[in-house]
Amino acid sequence: MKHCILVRVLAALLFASLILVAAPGSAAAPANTTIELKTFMFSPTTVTVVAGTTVTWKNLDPEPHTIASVDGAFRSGALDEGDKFSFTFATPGSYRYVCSIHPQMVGTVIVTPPAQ
Ligand SMILES: [Cu+2]
Repeated sequence: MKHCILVRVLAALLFASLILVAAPGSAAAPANTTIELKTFMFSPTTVTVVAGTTVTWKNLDPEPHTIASVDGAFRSGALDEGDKFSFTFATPGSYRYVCSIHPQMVGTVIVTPPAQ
């Protein structure tokens, strides 16, 4: 039964994304971005995205890491090797984050207003 719900959610998301892609004047639609965690660093360390972008972090280290916003806007659980965490940035601003296990690991997501 869980699979049925998952398939329905995925179908709904796919349908919604098709509508967004088909909408006229959507040239400024955000491109989603991936940040890799490797050798105890976020790569790239700083990314600049347009509001509405979903940022996905992927841990490539054989060590657990977390993604923890300094101001509490988002926080992942421990990500093992190969695990991912995603957050959609709806509000423009500058979001600093750390790995709460290794606080020397720091990164920034800069979110700009959507283009008109
Ligand atoms: Cu870490």
